[in-house]
Amino acid sequence: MKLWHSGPSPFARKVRICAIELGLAARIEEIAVTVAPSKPNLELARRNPLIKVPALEAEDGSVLYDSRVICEYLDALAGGNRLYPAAGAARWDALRRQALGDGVMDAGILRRYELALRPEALRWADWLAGQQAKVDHGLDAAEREAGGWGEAFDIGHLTLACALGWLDFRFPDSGWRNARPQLGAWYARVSARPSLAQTTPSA
Ligand SMILES: N[C@@H](CCC(=O)N[C@@H](CS)C(=O)NCC(=O)O)C(=O)O
Repeated sequence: MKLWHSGPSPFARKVRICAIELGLAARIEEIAVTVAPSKPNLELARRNPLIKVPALEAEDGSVLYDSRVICEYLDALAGGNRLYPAAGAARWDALRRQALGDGVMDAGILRRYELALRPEALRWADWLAGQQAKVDHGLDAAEREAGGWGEAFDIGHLTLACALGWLDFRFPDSGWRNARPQLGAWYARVSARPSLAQTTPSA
């Protein structure tokens, strides 16, 4: 299999963590690419028409995107229901938690693009604040449940860990741990997992 990814991407990191957790990493060749919405990577567009990472060439040669589809594909390839609870409330909870982590990353990345790519004179403070509100409320929701997670590690926990790792990487002074002690303690614990330690975001 081939994985198109980029070092800073928290969505690509989801896939890399899944691959390690599921014992599939050795079967995946990683291809690093550069992505930015202001400079469409037309080579990547041949794999993912949305021109985003991650994209995965699966075992049958088809190309899958986005991270949600790829992570679930890898889980199935590894026998199924390893990172995705099989059914019932546990499954919906894990998928909702994945949506929470993905949403925090989406909002954070939109802020990052606004701050790093958009010319300063064109930046829109209200829009930046609106995205920040999604990050803040998302993390507050995670804080309310983090105390009950224990050692569980499903696709939802994995995704939230990617969101927090990415915030530390791109916004090291964000102070997200302030007033979120449960989430901070959980993240410190979960960061010791080899799959997370081996995939820290890089420029
Ligand atoms: N929903 C997608 C989001 C992927 C995404 O936003 N990737 C970013 C990098 S972190 C990207 O490729 N951005 C390039 C662009 O927006 O043009 C997923 O889960 O894979």
